[in-house]
Amino acid sequence: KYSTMSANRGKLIVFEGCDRSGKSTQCAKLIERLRKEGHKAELLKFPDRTTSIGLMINNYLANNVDQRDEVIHLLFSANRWEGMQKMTNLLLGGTHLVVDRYAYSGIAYSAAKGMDLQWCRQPDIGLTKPDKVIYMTLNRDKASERADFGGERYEKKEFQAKVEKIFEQLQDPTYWQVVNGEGTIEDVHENVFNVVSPVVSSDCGPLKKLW
Ligand code: T5A
Ligand code: NA
Repeated sequence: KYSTMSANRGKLIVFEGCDRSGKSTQCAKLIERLRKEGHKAELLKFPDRTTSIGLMINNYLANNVDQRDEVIHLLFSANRWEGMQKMTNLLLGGTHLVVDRYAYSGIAYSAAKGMDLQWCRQPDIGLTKPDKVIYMTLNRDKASERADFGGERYEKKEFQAKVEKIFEQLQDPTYWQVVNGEGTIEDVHENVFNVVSPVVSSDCGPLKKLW
């Protein structure tokens, strides 16, 4: 139905970063801005807690149930795979996607537990590669002061420090951009938009696959 070579395809913009760095806030602002400027844009979020796999993930994050590290890792990945057809259809149909967390979170949080990084990469092989990753940073003391920090499984300062280290290892300057999450919501948004604007208006070629 759609050409995979479409020059007019939508762009895949992914937000990554530690807990409370402001990703969801900035995703919402970006969607609003893109639409105001006349683009078709949709917001997606991983984990997508609305599916049955997502519900299992939610119960794990809320500390209602335990899972082996391997099992929860594979569930997070499966939760992305179940969204892949919808994502591909939207992108090839010309809709930009703003995605709140992706495979990099999958690797960073699992590897921060001590799991083997190469093992962790495997289940996400072949997912659609983002055109741009916005990596949001925030001083850990400031992050832990933000609303609701500490409610879920991974929200401990020590653990977040480990996650940050892995994110730094995963950073690829060919398509990642670091954005400091410390300003006002508006200031951070302007920085985000300055990164995203040239991406949405350029021809990024056919969709590519992750590693
Ligand atoms: N995970 C995820 C895995 O282990 N493996 C995976 O494969 C994936 C995909 C849940 C957990 O799952 C892990 C990672 C996570 O630990 P989630 O559902 O994305 O992931 O987590 P949430 O709790 O929804 O979101 P975060 O904690 O990551 O927060 P955000 O989205 O970074 O921050 P946001 O925008 O919600 O803001 C947090 C607070 O700060 C305020 C906001 O109003 C909010 O109260 N705020 C600001 N305050 C001052 N100045 C600013 N500039 C501000 N921007 C936001
Ligand atoms: Na969030």
